[in-house]
Amino acid sequence: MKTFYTSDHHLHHSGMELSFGKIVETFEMPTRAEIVLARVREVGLGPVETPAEFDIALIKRIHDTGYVDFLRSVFDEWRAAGRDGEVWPYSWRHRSMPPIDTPPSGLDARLSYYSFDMAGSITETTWRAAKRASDTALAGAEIVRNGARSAFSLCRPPGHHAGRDFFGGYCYLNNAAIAAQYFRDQGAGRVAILDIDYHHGNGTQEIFYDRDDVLLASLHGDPDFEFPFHLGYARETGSGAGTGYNLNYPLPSGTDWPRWRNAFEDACARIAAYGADTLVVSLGVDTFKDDPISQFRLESAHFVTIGERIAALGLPTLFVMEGGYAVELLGVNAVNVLSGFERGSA
Ligand code: Q9C
Ligand code: ZN
Repeated sequence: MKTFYTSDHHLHHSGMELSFGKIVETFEMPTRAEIVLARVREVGLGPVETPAEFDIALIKRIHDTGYVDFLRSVFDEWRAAGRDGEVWPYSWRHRSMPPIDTPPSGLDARLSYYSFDMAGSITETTWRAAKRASDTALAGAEIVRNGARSAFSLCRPPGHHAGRDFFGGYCYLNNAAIAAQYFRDQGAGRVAILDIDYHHGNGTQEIFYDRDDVLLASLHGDPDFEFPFHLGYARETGSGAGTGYNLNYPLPSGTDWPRWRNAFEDACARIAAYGADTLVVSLGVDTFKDDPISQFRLESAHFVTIGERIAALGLPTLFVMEGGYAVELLGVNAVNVLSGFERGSA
């Protein structure tokens, strides 16, 4: 399996985050991608290639133009306002305030409008890193569309929390959604996105919620207790034409392999029944038992089994890197899924 990777991911580093009342080094750090890349090389998964530059029009198939322009220019605006450091939002529209659908003019109000949390900041080069992560997803999608059985897009920053016009949860551009739309635009009939990151893919859900041509199945910590909260319940099945094409599997804190696998098996069966012709996997490995910000109990060997089961779906498959923060075993766990897939497709 070919891996797409670019060192441009170093252009994004938020430095710190607020974690349970303490300012700590962010869990979404540049070494994450380096550790996964090192493991790809160590096991000889396949060649590693730098993605080409793709047209921004492909990003705008998923993201709002005003939002894209905002991501590109907000750092300069922040500096022009005489502010040091990085761009951080800090307040959001509470349910006691009326919903709005046009961006306010003030800088902080607009920052609030285009985000849902302060998991990550926007630095001078965040836009460039996010753009290159989307290129990484598109380069993988391109070879899968051209006949490769699979590809691994080692994206960083991750993407599944980013919606049509908002960032949050360390995500700025929804790499998996951009790839899924690319597949559709290139002639795929039905695309399935299987999101196995520990957190609910709220951005991906928002983007495809009213569509029947892209099925989303997401396994995650129950939003009643886990980030991003408020979205990801089983009752959210889609709207309009998309009704029945959004599948959420909220799982309790402490979920172990047998319980996780039951939900995973159901998700795989539903994807098969859907008749997808292309699969995008939002590959987070923060379900690991030692992940520092998560509450599931999967072990390293289970990730091999996951990859084998995904291979058994028999679909052209693009793996897109999302979360995973147990830095020591992050490479082993992520690449175990890919090796399992290779073994399962042999
Ligand atoms: N104290 C992804 O896995 N909140 N994003 C962390 C830790 C943000 C996770 C709080 C978690 C975002 C792609
Ligand atoms: Zn996650």
